[in-house]
Amino acid sequence: TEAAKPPITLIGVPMEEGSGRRGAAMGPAALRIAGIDTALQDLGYAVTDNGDIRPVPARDLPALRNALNLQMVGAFVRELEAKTYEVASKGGLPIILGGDHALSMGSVAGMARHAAEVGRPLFVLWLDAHADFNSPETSPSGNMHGMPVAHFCGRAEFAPIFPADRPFVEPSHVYQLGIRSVDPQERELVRDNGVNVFDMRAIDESGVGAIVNRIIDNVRAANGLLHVSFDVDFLDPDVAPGVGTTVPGGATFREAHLIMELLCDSGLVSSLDLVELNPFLDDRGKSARVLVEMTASLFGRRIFDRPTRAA
Ligand code: 4U7
Ligand code: MN
Ligand code: MN
Ligand code: MN
Repeated sequence: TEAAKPPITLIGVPMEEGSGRRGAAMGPAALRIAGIDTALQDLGYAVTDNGDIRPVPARDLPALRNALNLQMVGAFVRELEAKTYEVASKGGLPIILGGDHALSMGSVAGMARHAAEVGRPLFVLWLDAHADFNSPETSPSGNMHGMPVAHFCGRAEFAPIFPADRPFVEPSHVYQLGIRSVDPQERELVRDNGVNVFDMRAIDESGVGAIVNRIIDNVRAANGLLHVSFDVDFLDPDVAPGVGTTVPGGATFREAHLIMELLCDSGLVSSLDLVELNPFLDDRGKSARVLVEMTASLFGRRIFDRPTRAA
């Protein structure tokens, strides 16, 4: 039996101020040019493109040396939180076209607000070379795209981007996959907070299929919503060179593709970030096209049907 297809809303977030370089602001345009809307429409989804968020800097936030461009990042994050929450609470499925990874402070917070309202726990699948668990105190760079997980788990002290009553995500509900570059203090924080980390060694030893099926079982057992955050640098640089923070030894096309297919079969995915695409560094649109293929697989493109896996 095929699950009902929720209407999808694309939200463009042309933000690059959370990363240390220019180019990620071109990400939403590249994903649109690579055909993300028609790929989803061809699968039978009703797709609305919300266009790009274009906020003005939030002047109530301070300018800090160890959380660079907080006024601009905070403005994007606030608007994205509101938009993500609005789409999800109306029964839609938001796909966020980034933009650097600091935007997940907004998309995940918006989904956490929605999940709390419907009384379901929010889980996050974090596909990334990096743990993104720095805080302004621990960050070696001051770049906010290295801080979103700590922020939405309520573990990073920032000038208040959100009102104090917003729900946080339980760190034990965060599953990180593909991790292979973690800063020394960040490593302690991830461990002490109980984030579930599957590094590249875990993938090599067990295979992504076994790991992802276990994650899916946990989310299903808790009747959770699952937000997927896909950082381009999760993939090996040979597969997807269009990113500012390449780390060798990343996921193959086939590993990432299998993850998307298993997640699709689970029917649990509530929302998706596509982040850190830097078209200025890409090889003739290659990385943008890979992201669109991954998205199509996540939402039902398949080679042949499979018998459904026993729950
Ligand atoms: B990305 C870094 F120091 N850890 O905090 C930092 F290595 O969204 C990199 O995952 C963060 O691409 C990478 O600046 C952020 C650095
Ligand atoms: Mn990241
Ligand atoms: Mn990364
Ligand atoms: Mn990056």
